Amino acid sequence: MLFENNLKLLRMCGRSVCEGLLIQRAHKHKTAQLSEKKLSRYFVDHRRVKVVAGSGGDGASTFHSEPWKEWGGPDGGNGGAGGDIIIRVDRQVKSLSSVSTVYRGKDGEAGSSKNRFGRNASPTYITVPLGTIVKEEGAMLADLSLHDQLYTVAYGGAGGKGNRFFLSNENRAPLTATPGEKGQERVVQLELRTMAHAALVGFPNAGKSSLLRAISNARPAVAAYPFTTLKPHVGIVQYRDHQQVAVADIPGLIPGAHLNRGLGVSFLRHIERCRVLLYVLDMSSAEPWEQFQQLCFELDQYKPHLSHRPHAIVANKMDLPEARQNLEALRSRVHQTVIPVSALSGENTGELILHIRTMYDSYPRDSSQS
Ligand SMILES: Nc1nc2c(ncn2[C@@H]2O[C@H](COP(=O)(O)OP(=O)(O)OP(=O)(O)O)[C@@H](O)[C@H]2O)c(=O)[nH]1
Ligand SMILES: [Mg+2]
Repeated sequence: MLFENNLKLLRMCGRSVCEGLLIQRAHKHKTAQLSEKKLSRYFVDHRRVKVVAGSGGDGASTFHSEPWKEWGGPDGGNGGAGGDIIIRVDRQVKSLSSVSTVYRGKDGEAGSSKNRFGRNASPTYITVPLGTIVKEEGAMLADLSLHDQLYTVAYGGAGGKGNRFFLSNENRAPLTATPGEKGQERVVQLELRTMAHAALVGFPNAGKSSLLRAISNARPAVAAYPFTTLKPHVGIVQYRDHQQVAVADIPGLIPGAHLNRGLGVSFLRHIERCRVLLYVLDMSSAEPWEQFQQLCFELDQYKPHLSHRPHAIVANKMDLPEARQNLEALRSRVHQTVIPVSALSGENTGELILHIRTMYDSYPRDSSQS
């Protein structure tokens, strides 16, 4: 029935069925492309934010007066406190793209006559993803690693005092009322660091995304050109005892990444959070051990000793003939554990999954924060 209706519609527009199908397909293709583009464009992992908390309301200077009580005394109420600016963690949020560059808190209400106090302003919330770090001039203010965690980044100003507050035996008719204080103002940097237990680190095209697809539930795009992955993906490896280990696919590094070449330092910081590192090498390349040394160099240039984190080498693309020849040469040149795998055929990925678990169990969380 639906098909017949569509057919009628197409005939009315003067298009053939075949044309109609082509239009549909082109439309589908376009939307798929757009969403990919959107995804990479809207993944934001750092933001500079100016926060200005609300000012306190002014205190009032008024005197009570009614027909039979002309000098009723001071009755100016205090002002309400200005609204704080609070950063709140939401694990549903995945990037800092929805964070604005300026936040201004609400001002407290002014006090008024008849001893009426101004209302305190409600706080303003900035919602950020799990794993956000708050910095000010390079110094860390907060490391937000719990769902629903709150951090008050700017305090609202206190409300001013009304003249009633200044009433005393010495001064029965004070005129003084103080203005509300200004809210705190500061400029902070928000940085998102992927929170995963293990990181897949490697040059573009080494097969990191293919590996993540092979061992976890994540489905990052795979393609035969460099820089396919433009944002970190986190996949969960499930074990029989229900333990879950999060593995992150970090976008490809290149020589000079620490000098901001390629995708630059923006993704090196995601590695910092991970407990263990898995260096993924393309074993079909000429000298894979060179790749390993360069990766370590880039990591250490970014942060001294970062490459020394508990790690292993994943020798990928072992299904290719040249990879088999390189394997022994690699083993003779490095002292680290080498796990030969093929992300394409799935060969030996079981050993990799077990090794990730052994490393995860051997290294407590705190060792990665050093
Ligand atoms: N033969 C073979 N090809 C592989 C293997 N793993 C990945 N590839 C191919 O290598 C190419 C790159 O794979 P990706 O998984 O996109 O590589 P990546 O490291 O994520 O690359 P970037 O996202 O650009 O950093 C793709 O064409 C894959 O099909 C493997 O084990 N064997
Ligand atoms: Mg990739």
